[in-house]
Amino acid sequence: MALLEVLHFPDSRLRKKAVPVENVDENCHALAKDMLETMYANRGIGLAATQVNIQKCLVVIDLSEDKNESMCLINPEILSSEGTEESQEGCLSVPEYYEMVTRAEKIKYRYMDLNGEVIEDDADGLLAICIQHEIDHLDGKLFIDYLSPMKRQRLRKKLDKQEKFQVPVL
Ligand code: GNR
Ligand code: NI
Repeated sequence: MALLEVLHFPDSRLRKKAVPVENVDENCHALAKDMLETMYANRGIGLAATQVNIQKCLVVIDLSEDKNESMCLINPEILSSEGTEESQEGCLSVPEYYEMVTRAEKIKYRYMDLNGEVIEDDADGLLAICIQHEIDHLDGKLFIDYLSPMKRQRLRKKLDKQEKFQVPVL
């Protein structure tokens, strides 16, 4: 049992690219377990290993109300996508900021589960959005990368107000 530290923007480690998992071993199982625990503790619906400073292609998701339908996606990839849909997103690595993002509406995706079984499936709605959001993390991308310059400016101002992001002027 371990809660992991979630990196916050603008930490440059969020920009690192994850490396595919070669063996679904005990390490993988332990990491997935800690990531799920961390995700639940932070009230997230998804978490990518990149967010806890581990550069491996591993994602956990649980969209259920009762938090008892966890999925672990190892080496997830999007095979095809269809349509577009705009929805409000948030991210545990960008706390207390929510903005509209346009993504594919439907996706076909492939991943390996914790048994090492390759699974292909379709997703739409929140699951499709979440999978796209998490795969972006593995590529070093954040949802705020999609913001218009105006919205980005607004986020910058909000962060500037937070003491921890202020650069001391000498
Ligand atoms: O908890 C989360 N909620 C969420 C809402 C809309 C779109 C994506 C997400 S994922 C986010 C958790 C997170 O940061 N995962 O990387
Ligand atoms: Ni996120």
